[in-house]
Amino acid sequence: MKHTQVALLLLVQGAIAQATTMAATEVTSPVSTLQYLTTQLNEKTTSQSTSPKLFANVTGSLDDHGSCQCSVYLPDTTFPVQKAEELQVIATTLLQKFEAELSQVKEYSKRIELYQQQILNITLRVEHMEQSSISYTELDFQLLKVEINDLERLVTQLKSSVVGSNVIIDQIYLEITNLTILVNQLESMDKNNILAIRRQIVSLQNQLRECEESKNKTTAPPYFPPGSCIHRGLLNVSQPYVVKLNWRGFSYKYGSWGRDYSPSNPEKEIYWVAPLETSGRYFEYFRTYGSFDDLLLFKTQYERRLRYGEGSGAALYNNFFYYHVYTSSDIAKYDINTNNVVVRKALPSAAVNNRFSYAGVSYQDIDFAVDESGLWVIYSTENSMGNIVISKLNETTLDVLNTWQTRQYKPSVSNAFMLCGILYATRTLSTRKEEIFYMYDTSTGEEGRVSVIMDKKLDTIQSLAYNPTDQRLYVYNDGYLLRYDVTFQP
Ligand SMILES: *[C@@H]1O[C@H](CO)[C@@H](O)[C@H](O)[C@H]1NC(C)=O
Ligand SMILES: *[C@@H]1O[C@H](CO)[C@@H](O)[C@H](O)[C@H]1NC(C)=O
Ligand SMILES: *[C@@H]1O[C@H](CO)[C@@H](O)[C@H](O)[C@H]1NC(C)=O
Ligand SMILES: *[C@@H]1O[C@H](CO)[C@@H](O)[C@H](O)[C@H]1NC(C)=O
Ligand SMILES: *[C@@H]1O[C@H](CO)[C@@H](O)[C@H](O)[C@H]1NC(C)=O
Ligand SMILES: CC(=O)N[C@H]1CO[C@H](CO)[C@@H](O)[C@@H]1O
Repeated sequence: MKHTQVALLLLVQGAIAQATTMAATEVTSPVSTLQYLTTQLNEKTTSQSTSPKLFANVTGSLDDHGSCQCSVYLPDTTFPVQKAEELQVIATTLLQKFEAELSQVKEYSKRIELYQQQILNITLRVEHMEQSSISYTELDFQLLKVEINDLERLVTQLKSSVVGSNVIIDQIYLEITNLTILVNQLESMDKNNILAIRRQIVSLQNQLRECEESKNKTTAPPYFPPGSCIHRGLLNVSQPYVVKLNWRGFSYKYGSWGRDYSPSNPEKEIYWVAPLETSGRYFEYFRTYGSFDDLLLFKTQYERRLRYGEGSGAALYNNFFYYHVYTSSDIAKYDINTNNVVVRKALPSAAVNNRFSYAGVSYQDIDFAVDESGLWVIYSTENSMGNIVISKLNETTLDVLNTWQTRQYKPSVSNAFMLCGILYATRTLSTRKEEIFYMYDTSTGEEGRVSVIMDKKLDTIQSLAYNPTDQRLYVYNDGYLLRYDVTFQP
């Protein structure tokens, strides 16, 4: 019984080994091998069950130790069906494995055909490029190179996945290598260096695009239409644009200038320049210009005469000139078309006589300001102990409509202006830098800190005004007329 089992196992193992080696080595014909194996097994079972030999006599012998020994040949009918079945299962599995292998090989050959077609295509294109030496471009080469690289990669994969050597794949690999060399040769034969130039152009184009992108990022402040207050306040100011020296000359260091704001006709241009007498306290004459060009060319539209205005806090609003009347606490409204003072009225409680002027600027006790909502006046009172007081004026009557008390000491700021109902104040950082550092919102009564640096050309900002039409700041900088663009927080 033991012997039979051993023999049977050996037979099965042999069959497996044979099948495996056959499958591994002769991929082209393992079907026949397996079929042969299976029929053999079947034949064996059937032929031996047809001629049953049930009993057989055996001879035994006694060995030296007195044990009885005999050899027994079991008849073939006892061949275990179970084992045969196992063998058949193994054979079927092998067959399936082989079929899978075969379909993979079929897949490979399909792909190989495709690669061959592609290589043919590329070869044709390379030939065409060789013939018409002008028609090819850098792009052609790069496309070709990419395609060839793809092919090379695929073929390498194929080579490693197919067991043993394969003539077709080797051939493809060789062709690809040949193609690579050919394309490189073609490219290096480019006599006019056109490709090198093209590369430079591409690099330049990239740089340009990057430049443009970074430019778009930094220099595209959000746009807000003139006169609108839908933004969240001042964001930054530009570098100063030096318009020119004031019309009276270099020695007229003190004064003010700006642009008229007429809400009903915002595009209308009137610029005005009012230098103080060299004493720095009062002015008698100021000029208006009908356009910016006129201002640049000193083409005076009108020269006006007042008796007299004090300090550099005047403003032109809706064709009326508003100013602090010399040696008084009065404010006046002057019609620039009729050259008449139409209203003159005391500003209640205003501290005057250089009591609380701005830092570094004399006699600017009363500073007019114009913003999107109208006419304001920035000053101090004894009650406010020198802190800035803001009043909204009725421009027709010069009556105070409303007043706000800030907690910012006026003589410690260098100047101030109004923008969308918010007061902004500056302080001096150096002879070339000013900082907008303080704000007071009249709509909420809240004050706060900001930090916007304003470059300047000379030491002192004698006047500072905002114009809602062009959204610019106008600065009289020791005789020079400066202008800044304002950007807003979206
Ligand atoms: C070969 O090129 C032709 C035309 O250029 C194209 O229609 C065809 O699809 C290409 N064949 C392969 C395999 O890329
Ligand atoms: C590769 O190029 C060599 C020499 O240029 C040539 O002899 C060979 O036939 C080419 N092989 C194939 C597959 O195109
Ligand atoms: C830059 O902005 C301009 C117009 O504002 C636009 O036409 C252009 O496409 C932008 N460029 C990039 C790279 O975003
Ligand atoms: C403000 O504007 C100035 C001048 O154009 C610029 O140098 C600065 O970087 C800007 N600051 C901010 C925070 O955008
Ligand atoms: C300004 O005063 C004039 C004249 O008294 C009046 O008609 C007008 O309504 C006032 N404006 C405001 C905003 O109070
Ligand atoms: C079945 C068979 O052949 N049995 C024989 C075995 O051998 C003995 C003695 O030689 C015979 O008597 C049996 O008939």
